[in-house]
Amino acid sequence: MLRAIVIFFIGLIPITGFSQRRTEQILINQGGYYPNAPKVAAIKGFKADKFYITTPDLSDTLFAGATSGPKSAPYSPAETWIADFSDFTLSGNYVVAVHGLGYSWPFEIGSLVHSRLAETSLKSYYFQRMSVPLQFEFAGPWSRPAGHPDTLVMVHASAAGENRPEGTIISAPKGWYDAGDYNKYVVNSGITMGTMFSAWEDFPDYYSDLDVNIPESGNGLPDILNELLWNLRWMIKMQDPHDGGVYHKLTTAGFEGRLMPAEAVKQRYVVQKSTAAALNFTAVMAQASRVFRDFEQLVPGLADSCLRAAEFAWEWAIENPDILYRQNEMNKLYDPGIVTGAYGDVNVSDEFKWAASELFITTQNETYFKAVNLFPDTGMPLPSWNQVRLLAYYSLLRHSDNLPQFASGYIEIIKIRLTRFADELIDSLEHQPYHAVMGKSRRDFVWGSNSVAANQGIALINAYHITGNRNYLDGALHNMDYLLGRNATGYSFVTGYGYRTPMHIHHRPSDADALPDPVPGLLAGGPNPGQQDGCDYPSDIPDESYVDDWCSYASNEVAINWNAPLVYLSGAIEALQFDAGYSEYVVP
Ligand code: G3I
Ligand code: 9MR
Repeated sequence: MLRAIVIFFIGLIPITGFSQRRTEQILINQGGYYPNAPKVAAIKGFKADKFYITTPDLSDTLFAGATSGPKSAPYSPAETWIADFSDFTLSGNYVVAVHGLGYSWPFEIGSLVHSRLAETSLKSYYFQRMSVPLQFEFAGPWSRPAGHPDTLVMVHASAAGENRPEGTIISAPKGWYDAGDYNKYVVNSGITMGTMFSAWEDFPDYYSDLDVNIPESGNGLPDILNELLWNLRWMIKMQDPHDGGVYHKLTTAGFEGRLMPAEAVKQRYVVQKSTAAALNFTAVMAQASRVFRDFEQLVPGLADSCLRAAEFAWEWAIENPDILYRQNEMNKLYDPGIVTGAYGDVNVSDEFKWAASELFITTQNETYFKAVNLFPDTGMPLPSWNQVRLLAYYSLLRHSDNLPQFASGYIEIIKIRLTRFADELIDSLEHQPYHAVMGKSRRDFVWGSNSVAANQGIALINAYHITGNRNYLDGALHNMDYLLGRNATGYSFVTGYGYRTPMHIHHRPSDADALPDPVPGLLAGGPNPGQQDGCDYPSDIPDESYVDDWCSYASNEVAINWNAPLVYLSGAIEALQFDAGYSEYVVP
């Protein structure tokens, strides 16, 4: 009926007039749209007054609308016209068509459209597991033999101490590969674990039911926690049991070649302890302790050991508050030189805040809280591997009902600042060329810029939580649209998800295996005008500085700290779609 009416109203549109070709210039969310959510496409470099929503074969036109534009970003000459079809709410499969230009990739309108993204982004961590074979049952064509047992890891000269002299062999198996390389870095594991534990803490009902077909599925623990446990078991081993200090990373001296995990067998080292590692470790262990406390029967003793480990590392950090990881300086003193990822954070004041907050929430012991200045300024710096202040704020907000009374003043400040920050994020969204929060500033385009888009989404979801204002959630959803195709490159940046997706990501297993398709569910780093890899890019424009080539580790690598906010964002939006009215809840 509705369909008949719509067709009637738009009348005699000459449907045969559509150019019979698909165009890359009509940019959509390749993963689809919820029925009652905002729905927008961007038409790039073509002045279109009108657009149409048609069936994929162009035979039926169901909606017609006027575009708005041109729109552009200050850092790019590109112009777009925005096609808003939010009023079209009929579930089904469609394309956006424009006379004289062509039509878009097909897309779906429906409830649960992002459920597969929530699953595949989480499942990607299984593919990053080390020290274990990936079995066909769980990994399908990407099954492979075990790599990196990490049971014979050497203490590097930089990490030597009385109890563990240089060359001591320790065992620190399991964990995830950090990225396209084969090393494990405590700092980057910190924000990754914190973000994913927060997804669990914020949306326990959703994640309780999310089964992603991993070996532990069905064991009683939700799969997100099963997966986190895999990396947690490694992290615990990165603490020196003699003094509580935490090694900065577990690594080969240089990057491995383009080999499969099992073939990459160079000597592995744990290197220098650092304050940043100790504090990331503290925060993760403190959060893990309270999360696994609820599953004591399934993981007996784990919550207690995590808490002990957290407190021990915290004490070490208090006594060693400024041991930075400076790889170049270190290499002047010790052999072999270490040239893998540094994650060399030079300011650990935010890590202190995060670690103290997680310990405070878990133990309710206010000494932790009072050891740090939670509000050194009014800033709300977006999370990244070297900036975790907001992780502290998010956790405090989440647990505000269970904190001692004196904390309520702090919570109020966080609420005010987070709301203000969210207002800034969504401000003038409608003027943006891709109708996204991401890209309002050229500063968004850093190495791993796609994680900026996802982390902006998390900030907005937190603001939605405290205010119930759907504009914030809409902003988060628009950034999801950005990541899945409505951006200046036209890529859906998640491997195996969408139509135009990265095929040559900088990910050693995807490169070295014999399969054409990369491991699925991985988020490419994204546009990065720094172009530090020196590869051949199609453009120097910030939001177009992306190339789907193995060469490009500065725009086309994957990393656990970039995928984690995608896990959060996709899971959160799926979990909230009914509450927000994006989809109608149907009693099963
Ligand atoms: O801190 C400066 C800032 O002051 C300046 O304004 C800005 C301008 O671009 O640069 C900032 O430094 C950047 C730094 O990240 C901190 O964000 C560097 O330019 C940039 O080159 C650096 O990139 C890091 C890259 O390693 C190289 O060190 C990425 O953030 C980081 O995600 C990436 O991580 C690698 C690991 O080392 C190894 N494993 C793979 C992983 C992903 O590529
Ligand atoms: O593969 C490495 C990637 O994980 C890192 O992010 C990147 C920057 O540190 O370095 C990559 O390794 C490259 C090395 O730095 C230079 N030689 C080529 C390597 C990749 O082919």
